[in-house]
Amino acid sequence: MTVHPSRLFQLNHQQERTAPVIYWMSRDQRVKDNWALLHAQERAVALGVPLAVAFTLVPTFLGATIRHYGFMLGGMALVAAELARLNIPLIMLRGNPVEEMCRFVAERPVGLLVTDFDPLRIKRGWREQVAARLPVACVEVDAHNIVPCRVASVKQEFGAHTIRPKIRRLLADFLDDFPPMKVHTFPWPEPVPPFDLGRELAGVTVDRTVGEVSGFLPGELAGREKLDAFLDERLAGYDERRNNPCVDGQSGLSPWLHFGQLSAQRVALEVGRELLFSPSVEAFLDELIIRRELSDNFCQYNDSYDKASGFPAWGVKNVAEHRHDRREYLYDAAAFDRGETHDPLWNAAQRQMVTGGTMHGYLRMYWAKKILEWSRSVEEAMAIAIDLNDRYQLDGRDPNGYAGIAWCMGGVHDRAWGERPVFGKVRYMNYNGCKRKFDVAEYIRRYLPLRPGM
Ligand code: FAD
Ligand code: FO1
Repeated sequence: MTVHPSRLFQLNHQQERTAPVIYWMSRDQRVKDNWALLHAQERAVALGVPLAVAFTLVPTFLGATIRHYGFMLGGMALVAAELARLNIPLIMLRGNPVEEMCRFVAERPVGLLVTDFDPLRIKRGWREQVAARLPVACVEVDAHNIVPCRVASVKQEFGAHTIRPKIRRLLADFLDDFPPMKVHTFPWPEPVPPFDLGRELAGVTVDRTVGEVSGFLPGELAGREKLDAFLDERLAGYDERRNNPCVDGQSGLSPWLHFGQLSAQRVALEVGRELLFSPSVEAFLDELIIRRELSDNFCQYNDSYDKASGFPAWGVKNVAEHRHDRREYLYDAAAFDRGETHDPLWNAAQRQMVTGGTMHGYLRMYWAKKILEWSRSVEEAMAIAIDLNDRYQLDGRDPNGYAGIAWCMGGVHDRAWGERPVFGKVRYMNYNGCKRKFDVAEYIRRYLPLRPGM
């Protein structure tokens, strides 16, 4: 058994049968380093049956735009080509994923359906409905976390400091290298139309007003090249440079990690191979493993991960106590979207995101906290931040985003700080704090086009 049995979670009580195996790929959109695909192939070989990968293409997934579908489907084209080399077809299903998957399985003999783990509410719903309706064994495999989310903890953790020892204790059991996929010797019995990127992009109903961004080559290979460049050139200085939005100090891996085109486990394995432990390696792995897997824990065990009601008790109380504090500035969703506040730093960060599809991690905190400060209510602030984040960030619609926004606005995974207007005990950030950290004027110059006549 190459796949650690604790990565598996039975979604129903149906028994495996000797018939073709399907891997319903969704979160982990890659062929290499994919425990769900490895498990599907292992079972198909043991049963002596064909194997196929199915992908349900959903229009406007959580508000995603052509910016996201361009990157995702560009990556899926490469997944299709890599699978073809292994004699495994990629079958594209379009429309309502539950209906399409149930129809697909009902039309042909299927001995086992493998899915990948995802704590988002919408995805849990897909898996639960399909597993309940199908008379076929359905198994979920956590291919996204190094320590499977369900194993790291069975409850919502207070913060990094509580989940860190639990993950660290288990890392040795799970941070093992991946075996390669094999060419599949049982051919799929039906003809499958080849993947056609142009047709998929033209056919998907999606908002096309948020343009695709340059500088992000989709797919496993590009993700691996991005990783190698980071390891060679920037990991060594990560600890000092990662909080400076004026230098390229972060890894920039989040789009490939979000779409599962790159495995976080692969990143951790390669970091471990490259450098002896240093403050930079320690800091990077803490973000990559502890912070990222804490976000999955938050979304898995807190169904209000995208609402103010999901804040810790003190955060909820905080909202009530400061609901009527006077806001010095007030903006609505449209003004935030246009980046038209009184604060040039905030506007510059908004523009970096709108035009470039990403925002430096340090400024994401400042950006969200100011939306809290300048919105009518916390509930409205949460909705605006999530909407803008998921509309423009290439890595949006991710547990990291919901946890990040809830950290900024409601103290999720954080502690209480000194009381102040509007924020209450939630950690405060301001312009002067940023000026002490980095060259704010330089950042503004970079992202705010000079107004004519300025
Ligand atoms: P690096 O610093 O190079 O870190 C490497 C990886 O570690 C990241 O790709 C990510 O997977 C993980 N990581 C780093 N910082 C965090 C963190 N604070 N929480 C969880 N995981 C982390 N991340 C997203 O993937 N999608 C989002 O939509 C998103 N929205 C955010 C919104 C707010 C308000 C905040 C405060 C944070 C958000 N983050 C989000 C988390 C973090 O800012 C990004 O993951 C990070 O900036 C991505 O850049 P990088 O890959 O260069 O990060
Ligand atoms: N997953 C799917 O199974 N089908 C889709 O059509 C799909 C679209 C999509 C668009 C943008 C985006 O950010 C994610 C998308 N995902 C899709 C889901 C994604 O793979 C992840 O499962 C979650 O977003 C992260 O948990």
